[in-house]
Amino acid sequence: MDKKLTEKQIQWYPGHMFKSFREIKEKLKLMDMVMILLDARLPLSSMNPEILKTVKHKPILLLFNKMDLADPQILNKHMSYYQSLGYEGLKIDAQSQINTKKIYDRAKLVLKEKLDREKAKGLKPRPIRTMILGIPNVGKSTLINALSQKKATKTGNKPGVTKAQQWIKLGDDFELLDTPGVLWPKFEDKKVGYHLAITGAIKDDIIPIDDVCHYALDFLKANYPKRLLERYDIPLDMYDYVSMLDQIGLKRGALLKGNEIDYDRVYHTILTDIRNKQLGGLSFDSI
Ligand SMILES: Nc1nc2c(ncn2[C@@H]2O[C@H](COP(=O)(O)OP(=O)(O)OP(=O)(O)O)[C@@H](O)[C@H]2O)c(=O)[nH]1
Ligand SMILES: [Mg+2]
Repeated sequence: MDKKLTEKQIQWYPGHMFKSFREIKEKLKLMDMVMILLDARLPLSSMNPEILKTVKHKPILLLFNKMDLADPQILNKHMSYYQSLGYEGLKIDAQSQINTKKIYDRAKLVLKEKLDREKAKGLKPRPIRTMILGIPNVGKSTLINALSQKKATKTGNKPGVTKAQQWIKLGDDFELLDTPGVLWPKFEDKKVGYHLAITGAIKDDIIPIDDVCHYALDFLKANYPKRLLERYDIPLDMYDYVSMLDQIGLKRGALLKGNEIDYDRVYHTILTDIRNKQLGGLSFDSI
């Protein structure tokens, strides 16, 4: 491990992620291709640069998951950006199974040359071997369950549900490897850490919740001020962080005895509302 890492960084990059990353590297040679799941709300912040470096010689399909939670126009811009870099991509909602049936055809497109070569040699069609990679909580296991049309692997709305790799056969189409979510040891840009905290990819106790909410409210104020007005009656000319917290506390009745604002409840309200789409589709990475 890099000796320069601070204690805090080591805390949120737990040992099991080193192990998972090593196992991904080991299995890579068995794969025809890899699918990288990105969070549609943050297609840049949710791209693990170490994973990308490791798999870049393999055919890659990018899946922008949780499209239902994203700002559709900004998502489209991000998809065009990745397309301009030469990536094949598809936006999906694994939970409601939107576009998930298109994945097999996209995978065949990504692998066209290899499949054509095999066909020319007279080899029989066979399932595509692929692994599903992505940061914690991005929906890898949900996607596998959607593709297999049964509960083949455990899911949950918190990071770190999948603990080990697991092969799942999906009829004649795919042989899939579900993998535990992995992050990388250092976020070069502080914003990336905030984006991952807001959307639940890193545990809520890693970055102080007050900091995360401060970032989130400033971001919403700058980019989606009308949503704050609609949901919490935050006036368009109110910019001060504490005033905004107080307004949310009053509006939502998050009060302690003596009518003081219960800030802990306000923080949780903000994050829960963002994650549950109570503020509409949001995109956090600007493009
Ligand atoms: N709104 C929405 N929620 C989704 C979608 N896909 C997955 N989820 C939810 O996101 C949460 C995490 O899903 P998982 O499939 O467990 O995520 P994972 O990537 O396997 O997570 P780890 O195993 O922890 O790495 C669950 O609560 C899912 O229901 C989606 O497209 N839209
Ligand atoms: Mg999982």
